[in-house]
Amino acid sequence: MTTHTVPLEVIKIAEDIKNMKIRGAGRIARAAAKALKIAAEEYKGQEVKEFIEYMKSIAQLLVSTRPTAVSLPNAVAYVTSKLDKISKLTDISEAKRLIINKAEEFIEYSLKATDKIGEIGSRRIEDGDVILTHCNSSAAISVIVHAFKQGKKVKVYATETRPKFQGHITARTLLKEGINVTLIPDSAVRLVMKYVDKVVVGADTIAANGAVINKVGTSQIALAAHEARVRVFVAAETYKFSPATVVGELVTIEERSPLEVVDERFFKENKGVTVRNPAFDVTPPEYIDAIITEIGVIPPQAAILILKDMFGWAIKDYYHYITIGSEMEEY
Ligand code: RUB
Repeated sequence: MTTHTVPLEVIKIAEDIKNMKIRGAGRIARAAAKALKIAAEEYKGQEVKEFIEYMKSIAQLLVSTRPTAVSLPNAVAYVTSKLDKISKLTDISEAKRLIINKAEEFIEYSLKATDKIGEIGSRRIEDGDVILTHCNSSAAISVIVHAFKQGKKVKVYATETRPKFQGHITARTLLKEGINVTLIPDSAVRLVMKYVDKVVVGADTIAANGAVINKVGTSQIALAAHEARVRVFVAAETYKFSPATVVGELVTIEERSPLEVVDERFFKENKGVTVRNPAFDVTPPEYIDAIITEIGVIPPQAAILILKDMFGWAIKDYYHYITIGSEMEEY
C-alpha cells in the first residue's frame, strides 16, 4: 500500500460513484478515468516505483465502488495498461504523462462512441416509431435523439425505474429535446407493449455469450417484448463487453440498500419482512435482437467477436492490476 495521500477530489469521485451521484455505466467509466488523471497530476513523489503502487491503489479504490458495470474496470484497466511500460521509466513526469494521456484518450473515445452509437442506431428507427426505454442510458437516448433530429417523429415510453427513478432523468432529457415522452410505472410495461414498435435500452455489462446486464427490470421488458414480437435493441459501447466472462467469470449483480425501497418506519412497523434491492438483472441473448455499438450493429451471439477484436490482446490477464467483483459492503 502506498503512503501517498489520495487527493480529496479522487475520494469524492469514488464516493459519488458509490452513492450514485455519478451513475450510468458510461459516466461511471469516464469519471473513473478522470479520477486516475487527477491522481497522476496530483502525485507529489519522485519515485516511479512508488508511483506505480500509488496508481494501483487508486485503481483498486475506484473499481470497488460499484460491482456490476464492467465499463468501470475496463476504463481503469485501459488507463493503467501502461504501468508495465512505466516501470521501465526513470522520469516521473514522463510516467505521469503516460497515465494522463491514456485517461484523456479514454474520455474522448467514450464521448465519441456514445455519439456514434446514436448515429448508427438511428438507422434502425423509423418515422412514427413508438419506442420504450428503461432507466437512464446515454447510449439509448443518443439513438432516440439522433433519430428525432433526422426528422423521424418518434414517441417514447420511459419507465420510471424504481426505486431510484432514473426514468425521470430520461423523461426530462427527452422533453428538453422536444421529443414526445410518456412516463409509465415499471409495472405498466406489458400493458403498453401493444403500442410499442421498438425497445431501446442501454447496458452495464455484456457477457461473452451475448447476455446483457442492465438495470433491474430490463429482462421483464425483454420478455414482454418477445411475447408481443417487439424488437429489442441494446445500445452499448464496446467497453461494456466483459473480457472476464470469456474465461467463465460471472457478473456480480449489485444489491443495494433496502432503504432505497422502503423507509425505516416500514421496518419498524413490519418487523420480520425482508426487503431486497437488486440493482441489475440479466437478459438472455435470445431476447435481444441486436446490440448497437460504436463499431457496428451485431447480433448478441457475436459478442465474443467484439471481445476478441477489442480485448483479444490480453483477455487472460486483462485485469492485471485490479480485482474484479471486489467485495461490496453489506447493507
Ligand atoms: C444505469 C443503467 C443504464 C446503463 C447504461 O444504472 O442501468 O441503463 O448503465 O447507461 P444505474 P449508459 O442508474 O444504477 O447506474 O448508456 O448511460 O452508459
